[in-house]
Amino acid sequence: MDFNLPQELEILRKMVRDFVNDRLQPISEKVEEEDEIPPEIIREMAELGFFGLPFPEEYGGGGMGELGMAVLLEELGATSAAFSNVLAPHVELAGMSILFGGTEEQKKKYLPPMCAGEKIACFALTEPNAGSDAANLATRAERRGDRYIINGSKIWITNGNIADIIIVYALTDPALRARGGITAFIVERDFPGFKVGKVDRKMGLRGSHTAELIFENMEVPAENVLGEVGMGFITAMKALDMGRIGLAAGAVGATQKLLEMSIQWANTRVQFGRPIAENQAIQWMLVDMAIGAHAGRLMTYHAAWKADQGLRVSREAAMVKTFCSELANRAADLAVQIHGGIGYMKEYPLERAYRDARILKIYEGTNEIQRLVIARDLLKAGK
Ligand code: COS
Repeated sequence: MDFNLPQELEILRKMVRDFVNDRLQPISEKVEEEDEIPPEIIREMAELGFFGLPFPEEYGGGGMGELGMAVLLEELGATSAAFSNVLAPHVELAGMSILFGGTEEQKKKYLPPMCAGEKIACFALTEPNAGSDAANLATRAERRGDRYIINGSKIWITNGNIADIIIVYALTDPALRARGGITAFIVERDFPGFKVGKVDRKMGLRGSHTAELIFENMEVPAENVLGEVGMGFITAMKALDMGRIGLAAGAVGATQKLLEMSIQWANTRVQFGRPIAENQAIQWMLVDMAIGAHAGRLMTYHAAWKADQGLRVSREAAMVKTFCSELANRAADLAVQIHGGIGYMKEYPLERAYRDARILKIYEGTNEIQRLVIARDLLKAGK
């Protein structure tokens, strides 16, 4: 057993950390205020290879696998969540859907421009009545000759308003649903019948947008069925396994940052004539954050490593998603507590971190759904 990351991932970590400190941190307040990431920053992220990092080199990717993606997202966790929220659904959900479910031709056609960041992608699964119950889709796809006609709508789709490529999950056989009745389609923005609906107003994650997508008799060539008809649900679940690992990595990075900010504050804030770090009550809060970050990091790297071996990681992905999202929420709460009044003020980034952490327990499958996935696996395996 070797706990050291491969050298190329240590180099990656250093490069991302420098980029976060030099380019992202200085504009994170501006992104929050203007609710927009400057386009040149997206371009720089693309030039650094972020949009294709885990994918095989033959498709234009960086070949660094899920472990590489975990390192990238962990480092991005130290700054505004907006940046990773543009990146992660593109890579982990849309890109992985194509990698896991697509034909060789589709991978060769769609992954290179996505890896280069020339085309931004989104993952369109959620609907008003298909949230946790992801198979309960109402969006229908019906075959007519050499094309499919898709009718329905999706909600809360991250990058939906800017995506060039949309992975749409639709019902092709209502009788079969999760077991053969759901098909994924690669939809391009200019396909007739596609339009973006309302862009949402959210509690946090300013700078990253979610939107409603509407399909009115949208025409999709049959060759744009992602892989095989009826395999959509399995593809979505496999991609979500990666999304959950990536989310966990970001949560670990956020926790680490909150810990470091809290240590610095506790060492310098003087009350009753001495730094508050000398109080055991404060020390124990720091310790709880540090234990959590260490455990979360190891679990997440393990899950990513296992995914890179091509093994099924549904249980581990659900575990790290649950553990690390709850960790980041607790860390945000503790960090605000340690900082006291200043932690509650808008001019300090903690209140943003507090709001941004909340979604981690909800999206990519609520923590209740993660526990259901783990429980089913436990009961099936008997251990
Ligand atoms: N990899 C491969 N196959 C998978 C899989 C995975 N990760 N997850 C499920 N499957 C397979 C199952 O094995 C099952 O096939 P078999 O019966 O042949 O074994 C099939 O898919 C259906 O799975 P299941 O019975 O678990 O379907 P359910 O309808 O009960 O749904 C949950 C399962 C609840 C786990 C799923 O709906 C879910 O993840 N919901 C949350 C959705 C979500 O994360 N939304 C976020 C939106 S994107 S931000």
